[in-house]
Amino acid sequence: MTETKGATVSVAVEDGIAMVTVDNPPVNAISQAIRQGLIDAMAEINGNPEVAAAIIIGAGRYFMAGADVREFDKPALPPSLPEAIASIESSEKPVVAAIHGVALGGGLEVALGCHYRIVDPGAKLGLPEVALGIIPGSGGTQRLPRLIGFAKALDLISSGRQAGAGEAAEMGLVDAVAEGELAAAAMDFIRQRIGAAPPRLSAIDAPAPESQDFFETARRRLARRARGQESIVRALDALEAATLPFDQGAKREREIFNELRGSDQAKALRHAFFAERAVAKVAALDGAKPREVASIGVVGGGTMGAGIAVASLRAGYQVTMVEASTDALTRGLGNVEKNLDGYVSRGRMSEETKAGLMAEFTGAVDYGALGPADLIIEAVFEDMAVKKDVFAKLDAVAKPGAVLATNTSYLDIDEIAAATNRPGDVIGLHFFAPAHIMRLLEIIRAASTTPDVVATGFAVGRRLGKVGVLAGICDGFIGNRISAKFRQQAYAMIEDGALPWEVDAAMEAFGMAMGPFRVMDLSGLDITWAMRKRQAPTRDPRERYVAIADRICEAGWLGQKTGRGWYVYEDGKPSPNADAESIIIEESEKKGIARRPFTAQEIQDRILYAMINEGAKIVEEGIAQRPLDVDMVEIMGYGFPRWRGGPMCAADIIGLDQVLGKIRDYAREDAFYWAPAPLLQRLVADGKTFSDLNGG
Ligand code: T1G
Repeated sequence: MTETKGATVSVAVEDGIAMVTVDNPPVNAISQAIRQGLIDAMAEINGNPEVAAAIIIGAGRYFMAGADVREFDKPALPPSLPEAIASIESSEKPVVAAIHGVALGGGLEVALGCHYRIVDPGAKLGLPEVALGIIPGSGGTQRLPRLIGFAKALDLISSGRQAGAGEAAEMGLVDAVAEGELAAAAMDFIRQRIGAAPPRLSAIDAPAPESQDFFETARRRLARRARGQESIVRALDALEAATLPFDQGAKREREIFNELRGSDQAKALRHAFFAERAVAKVAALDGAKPREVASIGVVGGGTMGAGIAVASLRAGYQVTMVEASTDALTRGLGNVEKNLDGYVSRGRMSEETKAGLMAEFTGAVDYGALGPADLIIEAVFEDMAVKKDVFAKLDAVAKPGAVLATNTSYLDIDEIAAATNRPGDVIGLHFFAPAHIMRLLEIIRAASTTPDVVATGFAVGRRLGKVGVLAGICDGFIGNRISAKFRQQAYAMIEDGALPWEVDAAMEAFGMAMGPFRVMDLSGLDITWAMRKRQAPTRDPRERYVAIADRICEAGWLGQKTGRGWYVYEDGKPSPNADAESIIIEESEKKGIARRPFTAQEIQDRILYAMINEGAKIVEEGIAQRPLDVDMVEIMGYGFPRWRGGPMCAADIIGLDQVLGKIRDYAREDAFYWAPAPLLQRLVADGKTFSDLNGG
């Protein structure tokens, strides 16, 4: 067996079959060295008369995770991936891709350049490039429709989703699913094809699109879904070019890829990609080991408690739910069952799986049932006295070493911890409704929380499929504190002349999943009303106070749950609440404000800059570790468009000097609200950006 070791691509020849192994830990990202290594390997194979066929396989956990995303911030380095793929496809000797783990992006494009594909049963394949603000730029939009047709190709490319081995085989994306060891199966597979003309996707035409108006219909649908993200729509342009001869189509694809590669959206989405991983790197933990958690107790069976219980059951934990009474417990257990039935009815869970999860779930009204739990999460009514009473009871029954977590969204966790004799074991785990779906988890470290308890929060969060972000203690932690600031700005604008539906329309055009007034109607106006009343005694007299929202609540209009709030709801459909508009006009008149129109751009700027300014203060106070933590909270928990990278990334892209200039302009109208964050002023003075504070 002769073996030559490339930089990260090695070739080992055995019985006339060359095994090309791509090895670039941890995910076999396709760096410049791998692209060159593939070309060199193919040259060696085609120049070696002993070799009759080749297999391309990945070392470690994955086939290939796609292009090395870290290269995108720098000028492209030759050779290009299309060149490397062409060197595979043009080989006269048949080449099979042996795929395990994942073949994503350029990894799948390499596999499409191979003549055949065989996958491990657990493998997943996809073209997730749109999630990075780009498109498959190495033949993916051209070869894929030639293999599986336009409709299936469009689904994979525009969604960026991963297809499992079975689905891939069914749609013809792969030629075989390996039985037994992958390399051996690939050997048998390719040996049977020695001598046959190697099939080349670039040599055939794509089948006709599934319908005459396929692209036109797809364009309309994708534009709506993209909510401003260019890459999704541009991917369709590239796909449409697959109706041309391959070389023309590939040229068009590369042009679009290169246009997007340097775009602000691609920069922002790359930032989000790396930030989503960086948030788990918490300096304060320095190696603290998480405690073992196998069983979780949940106190409270309301919306949040039931959501937390379902997320925990689905993550494989045993769950015990405790409620204050048998009736409340019955309701809580019903809420859990309803959530699980939702998965079953959507075909995302079998009845057997549901039954298995329910077998791991028990309910009780006696706190003693929580004794064995490794972690107990309190999700009761947002009232300090109630929470302190719960924690005193937990302190009495929980086993030594159990982690005691509160799901509070703004109350002082130091005060809650003081209700126990084990403040070091107390932490905040702030879930977002619906808790079994929203990915954000604010992990709030109280003054006495020990590092291993924080590490436990991150470990459990990861297992629950959440993106855990460390937060310090202040009113609203990171997300709700920023929301309170931009709600204040939204209230000020409707008192000055805008209308709620104009603000919502502007922010949805900005890319937010839902405008602030629609969000308030959804969660209930009484929640923020209670917050304003709680804060009233300590409110700074210099703060402009807009009473409009209070008047809406006093009228009993609490949002969707009462059929009316900022909007009126008929069959769940919102329409502007004309009575709310009358109150708004009245309040402006009361203050002698001459109402004026607001453009969508001004609405977007004022709300974005309010978020940036507050985010800078949150970082400066150490409530968030880095600007990227603020970005992740906003993207994962508050519908901030991922293709803008979060408010702090958006600020860097706008330019901090311009952001500070605008905030100073606004401060001339309201010096107290718009006081520029000292950190922002320092960064501008030093010519630095928020990303300079994000670490390596
Ligand atoms: N490039 C560079 N680094 C990457 C990477 C990539 N493609 N994928 C992962 N990493 C890093 C990641 O930042 C982390 O680093 C470590 O690897 C482990 O990742 C040419 C142009 C493969 C499913 O979008 O989906 O191909 O934090 O924690 O949970 O047309 O990583 O340890 O320093 O996520 O086991 C398209 C992205 C690229 C795939 C593994 N490909 N990656 O998940 O590990 S564009 C993607 C993933 C492209 C072509 C176009 C996942 C994974 P650190 P991890 P994991």
